[in-house]
Amino acid sequence: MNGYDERMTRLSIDADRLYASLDGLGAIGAYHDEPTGLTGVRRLALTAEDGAGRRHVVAAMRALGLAVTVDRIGNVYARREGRDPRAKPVMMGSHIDSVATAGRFDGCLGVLGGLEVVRTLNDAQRVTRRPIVVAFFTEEEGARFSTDMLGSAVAAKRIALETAWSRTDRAGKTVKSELEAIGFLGDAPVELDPPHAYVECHVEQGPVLRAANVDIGVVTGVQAIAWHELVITGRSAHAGTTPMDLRRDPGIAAARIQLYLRAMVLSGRYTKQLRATVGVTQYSPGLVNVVPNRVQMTVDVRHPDDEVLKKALGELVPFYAKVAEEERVEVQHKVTARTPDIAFAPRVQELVLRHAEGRGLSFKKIVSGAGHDAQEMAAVCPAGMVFVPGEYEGISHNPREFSTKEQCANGVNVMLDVVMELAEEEGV
Ligand code: HGY
Ligand code: MN
Ligand code: MN
Repeated sequence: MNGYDERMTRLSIDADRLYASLDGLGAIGAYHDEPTGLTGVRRLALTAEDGAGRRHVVAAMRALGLAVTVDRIGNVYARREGRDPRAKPVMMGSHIDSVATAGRFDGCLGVLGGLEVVRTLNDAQRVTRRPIVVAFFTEEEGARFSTDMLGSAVAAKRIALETAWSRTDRAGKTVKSELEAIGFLGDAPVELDPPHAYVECHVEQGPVLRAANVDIGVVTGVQAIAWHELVITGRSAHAGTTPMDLRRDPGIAAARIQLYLRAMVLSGRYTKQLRATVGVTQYSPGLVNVVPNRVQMTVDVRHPDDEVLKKALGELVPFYAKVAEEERVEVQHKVTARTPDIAFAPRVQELVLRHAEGRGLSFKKIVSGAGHDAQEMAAVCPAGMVFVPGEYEGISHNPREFSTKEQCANGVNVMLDVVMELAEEEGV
């Protein structure tokens, strides 16, 4: 019998305080987004804005009496001691770096929600048996250094520290130099001592929960992800004098690849769940009257079943070669991110479900379409996620991303309950 007692879950977080903390962090890196007319968030990993956001959160951690450590890839861990300091901690976490057109919930809800759980425990003067850690990981988005979950993948030993440090952004700046520039090249070892369990609260970032009108997503796992970076090289030429049959136009090759991706999705050969995105195409020299000589493009392909994704990639990569030959260009491609589908720990899923039920919240099991730090943590300890619905079809990676105070509070309250139960479990 562990020290857990249903009465302990009578605690509830302060929804106003949580929401105010989301607004506070959301003001750092705020920008006016022309296309939507809204205020968005832009805190690309390891930029000055990310550094300011990090310092803001670290200050909040210290104000709560947490012991803060920064590791060598810039992951930040804030520890609240438990009754048994030798017991493995229960960790909550996520990320505070963002894409360039973000809202204020993606990642931040999991980190600030973790701090709100700590505040609630502090206010109630509750000391759990196990220590509690709130973490944020470096470059979860992969939007600047082009591989996602970078910090948590290093913590979970999927990516070597040196490999992570040497990743560069488009300006050729390395992760290591940028960590140093913002003062977060920590000295704590990156090898994470596996926590007892890991729980992450996150906005769904999609339409499913809101459309089903449910309060909580019990996340069963994360779909498989593959990112490619293509460099297509042809020959620049005069747009007016060069006959079409003499051209070696990488722009045509890029367009054919984009259309082929859509044809693969629409074919149904890979079920209706295959998702393919070309997020970046950069033409050089990028002039109205010059046939381009180089196109850089990215491909993001995902599927809930890695075996199906593998088959899709097995068709796509040979198409790169086919287009290269037919368009007389060179297509180089490199894999910049590749993670299989993962399942979260049944025990953590069950806790999320039971505590949603216990609070009278409606819930639905769901596979995450987005990648998360939790999928890296799942490799080292029992991990799980609590999803909250989003308004406007759950749009995300867009300043219109929005979840109500109540939606956020519901998710963080369930995380509070789950963490408190895990933190009373016996054993090391
Ligand atoms: O791309 C993703 O799925 C996540 O937002 N990093
Ligand atoms: Mn996220
Ligand atoms: Mn994201």
